Amino acid sequence: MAERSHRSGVVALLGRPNAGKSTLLNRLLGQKLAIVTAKPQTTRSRILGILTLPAAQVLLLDTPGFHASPKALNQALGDVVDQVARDCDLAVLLVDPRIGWDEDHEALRSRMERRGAKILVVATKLDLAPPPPDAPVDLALSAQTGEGVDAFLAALVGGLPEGPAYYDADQLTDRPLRFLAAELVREAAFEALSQEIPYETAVEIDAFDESDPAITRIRANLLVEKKSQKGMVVGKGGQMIRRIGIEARKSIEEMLETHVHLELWVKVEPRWSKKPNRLKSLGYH
Ligand SMILES: Nc1nc2c(ncn2[C@@H]2O[C@H](COP(=O)(O)OP(=O)(O)OP(=O)(O)O)[C@@H](O)[C@H]2O)c(=O)[nH]1
Ligand SMILES: [Mg+2]
Repeated sequence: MAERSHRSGVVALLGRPNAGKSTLLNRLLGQKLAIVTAKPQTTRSRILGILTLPAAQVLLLDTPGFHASPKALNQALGDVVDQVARDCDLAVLLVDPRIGWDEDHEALRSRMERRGAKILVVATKLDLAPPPPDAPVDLALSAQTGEGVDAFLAALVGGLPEGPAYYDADQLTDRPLRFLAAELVREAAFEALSQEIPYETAVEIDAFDESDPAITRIRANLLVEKKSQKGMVVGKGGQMIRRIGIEARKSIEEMLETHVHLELWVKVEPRWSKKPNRLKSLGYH
């Protein structure tokens, strides 16, 4: 009897900051796993989303957007992209039609092809603009409306090698809930804060107590690099930090499907973003 073939493998979502990688990951999984903001450079580390289908398991790797910059944090982000390019079965290069195709896209595509890696070029945000005419686009979609997403998923599955399911069907990610909760706090801070401050904040979960089934108690530190930033994050009479806390609590409650008590502190930690060990302990490996 012929066995029905099962496919599996790692699909890396690559692209410039803000191209829509995390939004697409969430759309494919039907659940919010990766945080999304209107600001570029939202995603800081790779997150695996596990999509289990009847005849395939697609391991979707969300990555930080690629760009050139000398800072240590950006160096770490660049390393992630390189590593992903090496390890995936299929790379998807997402292009924002309003930004278009540039030499970095071209360089990434040719680097992948030189390595013999499969690459799919996908134009995003189809609801906003048609695919850029000069880009070698294989597919176009909107992660927002869902248009083109089914065809995209079929192309992904078709591009994967035969292989077994590596994870249980009910496992959605390789990241612990603590990390996802920290990300949701960071998302709320990104949305609420302006200019450069979001990029100099990080979130550390200090306590995560699920012992009471009725309510999960979380204590988190919002790290900033400078004393002056602390004042802005706390806000007048604590208004800003309260707002961040309320938004973060709501989204953590949605994720955990339980009540959450969130205690949020602002802590000055100079140069956290320049220290490789610190980046690692914050989950940005
Ligand atoms: N209209 C529209 N907006 C989209 C679509 N996909 C993403 N966006 C928006 O684009 C912005 C960036 O989306 P993200 O998913 O965070 O982009 P990203 O590529 O993960 O960005 P980084 O993590 O910063 O690299 C957000 O404001 C999204 O809501 C889409 O299909 N249509
Ligand atoms: Mg992202």
